[in-house]
This record gives sequence, C-alpha cells and structure tokens, in this order.
Amino acid sequence: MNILLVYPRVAETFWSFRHALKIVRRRSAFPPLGALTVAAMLPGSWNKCVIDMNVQDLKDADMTWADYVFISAMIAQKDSARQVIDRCHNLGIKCVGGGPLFNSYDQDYSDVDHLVLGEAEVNLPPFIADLAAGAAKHRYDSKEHPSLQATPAPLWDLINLKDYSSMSIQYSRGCPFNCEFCDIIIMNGRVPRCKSNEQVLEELNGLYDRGWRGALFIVDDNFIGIKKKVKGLLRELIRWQWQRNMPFTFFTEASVDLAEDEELMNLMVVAGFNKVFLGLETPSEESLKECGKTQNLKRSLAESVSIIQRHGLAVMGGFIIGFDNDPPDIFQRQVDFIQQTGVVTAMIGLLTAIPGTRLYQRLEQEDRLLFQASGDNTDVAGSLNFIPKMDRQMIVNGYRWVMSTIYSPEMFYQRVLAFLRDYQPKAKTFREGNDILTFFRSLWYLGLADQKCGRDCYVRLLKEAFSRYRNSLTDVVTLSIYGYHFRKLFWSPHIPLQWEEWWAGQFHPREG
Ligand code: B12
Repeated sequence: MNILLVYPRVAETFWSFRHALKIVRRRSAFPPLGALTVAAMLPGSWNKCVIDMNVQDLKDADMTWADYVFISAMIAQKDSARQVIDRCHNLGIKCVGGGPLFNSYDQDYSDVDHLVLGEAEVNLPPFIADLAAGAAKHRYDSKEHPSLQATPAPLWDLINLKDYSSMSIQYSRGCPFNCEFCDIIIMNGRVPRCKSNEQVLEELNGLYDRGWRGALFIVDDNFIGIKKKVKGLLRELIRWQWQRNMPFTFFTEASVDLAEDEELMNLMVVAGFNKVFLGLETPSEESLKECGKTQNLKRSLAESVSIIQRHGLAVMGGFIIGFDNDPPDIFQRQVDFIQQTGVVTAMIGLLTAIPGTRLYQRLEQEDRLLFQASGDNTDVAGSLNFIPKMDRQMIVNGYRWVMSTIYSPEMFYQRVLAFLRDYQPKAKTFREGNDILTFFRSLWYLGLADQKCGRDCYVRLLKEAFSRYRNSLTDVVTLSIYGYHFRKLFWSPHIPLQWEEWWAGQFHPREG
C-alpha cells in the first residue's frame, strides 16, 4: 500500500512567518507534526511519503503514486485542502481527511472518501483494519480521549528538517480551564493527558540524532496543565540538555498561573526554555469574567507578565477584542497594556465563535451567529462571525488601528526596550554559526533595505542592546525579525499612532 500524507498550504497569517523565513533562510516555520505522527501509526510494511505543501509543490505524479492520499489540516489550510481534495477526485485517487479542519467542519467534507476524525490513536486502527478487509466506512469519529502513552514518535525521516526554522514535539493534550471561546477542551478534553518522560526523551533523541539543534516548540495546549508531572519531566530534561551542552531552546504554550509557581519557572529556564505563549486576552476584567478566564483574574495580569519575564521567559501574548463587555476605550487599553508590559510578540485576534464551544452555543441561543469563520482570528473580514454588542464597524476600525499601531516601527522597538528592562535571560541556549549569518541578513533587511523609519529604529535598538543588554542580543535580533514579518502584514503608515486622530477620520456609529 502506498500512502501519501499531504499537509496543505497555510494561508498567510500572523503565524506563517513568511517575511521572517526569508531572513532565516528556511521554507516553513513548523513541521507537520500531526501527519508525521499519523505516519508512524500506519503499518510498517506500507510505503509512506509526506508532502508539506509549505515547503514543496504537490505534483500529480506524487498523487498517482499513492493508493490513498491522507490529508492533515487545520482551518488555516482550508482553501489549499479543498484544492487537494478536488485534485484527488479528478485523478481518481481515494482521499482520507483527518486533523482539526475535518473535526470542526466535517459537514463541508462529505465528498472526502473517508473521514478519520478525533484522535488517530483511537480512530485510525479500526479504519486500517476495515481497509485491509476491503470494507472501509466513510466515517470514524469516536470522541474518546486516549492515553498518550502508546503514541509513537513522529517519523522524522519523512521530512527534511533543514526546511524548518523550528521543530515540534507534543508532551500533553488537553487543558484544565474552561474558557468560553476555546475549542481545545472540546477537541482534547479538560483532563490533560501526558506522554511518559521516556517517550519525550526518545523523541528528543530522535531529533538530536538527526542533527537538529536550536528551536523546539512543545505544542501542548497547556504545558503546565499538570504541574507536578511537568516538574518531573523538566528535571529529566535538564539532565538530558546539560549532558549534550544544551542543544535545544524550548518554547511552549501555558496558562498565566505559571507566574504563581517560582519553582516551575526556574525549572523551565534551567531546562532551556526562553519563551512562552500565554492567553492574556484582555486588560478588561469584565471581559475576562465574561469568558470564564478565571485564571487571569487572580492577580494583576501586568504583574504576572513581569514576573515571568524577570525569570527569563519572554512572554508572547494572545489577545482578543470583541467581547460583549469590552468598553469603548478597549483599543487604547490593549495598546497601553501591550506597550507597558513589553509583550513584544502580541497576537491580537477578533473574538470568533468556533463550532462546539460554549461561546458558539450561547450566541446561537441569542440568535447572533452570522457565518462560518475563516479560522484566522487576525482576518477582519473572516473573523467576528456574530453580531457584537459594540458597533461592528467600530470594532473592525479599532482593531486595524491596534494592529497597525503596535507593529509600527516606533511602537515595536519601544516595546522591545520595555521588554529588555524586565527580561533577565538565564537559559543557556545553543548558539550556532547560522545565528551570526542571520544577524548580518537582519542588518540588510531591517537595516539597509527597510523604510527609513524602520531602519533608524532598528539601528537605535541594536546600539542600545550592544551597550546595555548584550546577553539578550540574540533575542533582540530574533524578536526584530518577527517584528519585521508582523510589520509587513499589519502596519500601515497611513494610520496615525494617536487614537483620537485615527478615530476623528472614521465612520462614527452614533452619527449614523
Ligand atoms: C502547533 C500549533 C500551531 C502552530 C503550527 C502548526 C504547523 N505545523 O503548522 C502555529 C503556532 C503556527 C499555529 C498557527 C495557527 N493555528 Co494552530 N495549533 C497548534 C496546536 C497547538 C498543536 C498542533 C499539533 O501539532 N498538534 C499535535 C498533533 C500530533 O496533533 P494533530 O495535528 O491534531 O493530529 C492528531 C489528530 O488530529 C489526528 N490527525 C491529524 N492529521 C490527520 C490526518 C489524517 C489523515 C488522520 C487519519 C488523522 C489525523 O491524528 C493526530 C494524532 O491523534 C493546535 C492545538 C492542538 N492541540 O492540536 C493548534 C490548532 C491546530 N491551531 C489552530 C488555529 C486556529 C491556528 C491559527 C489559524 C490561529 C490564528 N489565529 O492565526 C494559526 C494558523 C496560521 C498558520 N499560518 O499556521 C486551531 C485549529 C482549529 C481548527 N478547527 O482547525 C487549533 C486546533 C487550536 C485551537 N483550538 O484554536 N498553530
């Protein structure tokens, strides 16, 4: 049996890092972890091939080689996935869909020959058995949440690691919290399930033996879901990393209550973590209450960010605009919060109702749902798929202003300085020759070739970093390269930095 696993192209979004990738000379930011994991679950005797369309084209010859095309996708790959499905139909090849896109929007994929939904650990074995017996059904959709202790290590040999700027592994699935808008708890449940420490170390060995060094994303829904267990893992990670001279620099996703656990932050930093993505969402307490994000209300959010950054973990933040309780000054408040706390990489999205979530159910009951969201919450046209309480145009205009403002060169570099004042890097991280080349390329793209305003700001920042924050120099260059990508996507020099000035030129709902 020949199986072709396809990872469709992701739309250009905040996370595609397209403009940054050309500076670091990589084709894509992250590997197709779901497809590689599924490949490892297929019978050993089957031939497997992975095509990640973000690094190479999918040719008809690749497709006709296959008996089955397995498509692994999330919502941001919807358009490309549709093209792959249509190509399968035209070429007469059977296709199988799995992953978050098909889980959430299964009704749109009745033409896919087989939908293997939920977690592959549960639904793939019966599909494979039926396939072997020549009696495969259209749909396998058990919602059971299996233990991860039998999940195999991804088949890394099916991709070229050098195409990616970061590798990924998964330690756990699920999150104990119950935020109204989040579909993770629908997909993966509220009781976190972890791999064993041995499994994680085996996956790390697999990457290390294949020559990977540098960034490694632990893609968990909430890495600190079970604090006691994760501390045990971190102690083993520290030993593993130190024995090999710290080959990996980790980053992950966690909840804000990380700030309350000194020991956990210290263990993470010693193990080589230098960044953490937190769902900060909003400085408006009323909006946090509305969405049930109680973990963000325990202490001041700004203080939590500061504590985490002082421990040596750079905070990347997710923020949301569009809650019913958002006050009219939410736009300015979000900008002020982000600037003051020095959350350099800030992903602000419009609130989106995803099927299956408590938010979706509530808006459905209130008859406020409008259309199916694009899935990219930074896309003003395709997000905000419900009737908001605040005037819709005001939210869209305000959102554009927030994005353009925080990614304007002036505000961005000011924010990096605010971050440097708090951040105390401690992680002994791996440095490679490529870092130096990247630095010189950044000088070209962000220094010489950029617009005057961006260029001047970057040079000023580098001078400041050289004189006062030499330990953070690599972080400064990396953050600036990310910032360059965001600036290309979101900054408009025509949008003034002053809210009043922008607002004066806008449509005013009350005036009609
Ligand atoms: C890492 C991650 C990312 C990474 C990149 C991943 C990549 N390689 O490109 C980054 C940070 C870039 C990212 C970005 C985004 N992400 Co994301 N991301 C994740 C995260 C946290 C982990 C994904 C992962 O690797 N999981 C580990 C693997 C093993 O799990 P898996 O892929 O689900 O695969 C399992 C099953 O689904 C199944 N399976 C998967 N594929 C297939 C295929 C077949 C044929 C079969 C049979 C089975 C099968 O088997 C696997 C084992 O059980 C998930 C949340 C999650 N827990 O999965 C969100 C998630 C996938 N992301 C999501 C979203 C919305 C986004 C963004 C659009 C957010 C945004 N607003 O911009 C952007 C996309 C833009 C972009 N350009 O990439 C949503 C998708 C929702 C949906 N229904 O499609 C998720 C589910 C999180 C969420 N609930 O919000 N993401």
